Amino acid sequence: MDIHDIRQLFPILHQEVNGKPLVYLDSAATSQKPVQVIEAINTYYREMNSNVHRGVHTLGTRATDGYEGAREKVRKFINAKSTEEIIFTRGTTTALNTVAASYAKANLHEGDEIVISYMEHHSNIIPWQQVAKQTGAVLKYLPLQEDGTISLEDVRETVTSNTKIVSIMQVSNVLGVVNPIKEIAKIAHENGAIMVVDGAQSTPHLKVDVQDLDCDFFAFSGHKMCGPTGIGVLYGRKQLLENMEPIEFGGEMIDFVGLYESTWKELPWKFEGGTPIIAGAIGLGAAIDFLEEVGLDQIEAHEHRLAAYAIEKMSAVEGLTIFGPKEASKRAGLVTFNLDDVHPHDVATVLDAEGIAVRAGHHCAQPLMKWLKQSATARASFYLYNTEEDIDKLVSGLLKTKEYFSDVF
Ligand code: 7TS
Repeated sequence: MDIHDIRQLFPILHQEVNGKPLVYLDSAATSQKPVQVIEAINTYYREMNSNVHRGVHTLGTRATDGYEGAREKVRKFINAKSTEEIIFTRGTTTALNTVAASYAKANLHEGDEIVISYMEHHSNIIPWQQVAKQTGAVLKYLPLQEDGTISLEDVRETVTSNTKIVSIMQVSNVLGVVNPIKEIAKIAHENGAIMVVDGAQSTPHLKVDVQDLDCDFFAFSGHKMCGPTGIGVLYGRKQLLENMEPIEFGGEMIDFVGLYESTWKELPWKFEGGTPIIAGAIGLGAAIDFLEEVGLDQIEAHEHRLAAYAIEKMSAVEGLTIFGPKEASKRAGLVTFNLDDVHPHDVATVLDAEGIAVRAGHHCAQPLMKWLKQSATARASFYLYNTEEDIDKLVSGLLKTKEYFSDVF
């Protein structure tokens, strides 16, 4: 599929914002949705809507088939061994909190260590802070190299035989770096720790294989990969999930309920209390079909090209600082930057007037902002529907921003 055909499938892109054609450069926050996903959700509500796993009636069977069919699509997409290992959640945040609240609280004790890094998103920091407070475990931070990458030498030094959990993002939502998860997982396992991966920014953009990574848990969100909001996935190794307690109790997740004792369903349903996110899962399944049709290799190569082009063009803007490694080969498709003394919110506001959507702020990574010595940054993030022309518009928008603020100051 060429870029023109891909763009045609995203209705939202074909509109004007503030009198200018929309240039959407905020896919790391949430991606846009192709017609296939919008239609799948529409068809679900028009033709299939019913609760799952209960009715014998035809609509109930259709909804159950759609929901469980989506689980199989997810399993194949990330190459998990079994659908028992695929738990639908609200998103990455809920998935990581499930590991923390269920696995970590039951298995960690005083003096045990949890290792994360300075570049983590708040969703992969705060749950571990809570676990540390409640169990007496110690939270340790992997340092970063000057360019924002993680060195395996530092991993070997930080992870010890006291480490029980290593939890790292595969791709940074700020620096764009791709972390060596497979190698980090190996070090974690050599020390008897489990490996948790925040895949929120990797799963949409590169081929994920949980067996090849050899991770124990892997979390991601549907809405960043062309799927709807409100659906995400927790992958967990079966033998770990089997020994974990659910964190939500109620309908759907039980086998037998007595007056004082109850038993749970088998995997994965024991972790899916209440009516599940049926339309969301079906929408995510349609997103996976779409991404596979385009091809993850093609998407990754396209974004690499865009990142290289953006770094080249943006580096030529005087006074613009790019954070993270300069080599496009070390990063995924996003560029975080600041422009002279102009506050990133002002940058984003001027760009918005040009129809260009970028994100400004701390990007839910306040420890990383501290490490970068910035209170906030601006970020342009790309996906399969972006073009070099979008980046040209961004650069001319940035030049306009400079001009505007040089008049003001
Ligand atoms: N982990 C990473 C690496 C993320 O980038 C995000 C969201 C999350 C976890 C949380 O995902 P959620 O779907 O549960 O909210 N990141 C961003 C961002 O960079 N800008 O807006 C949201």
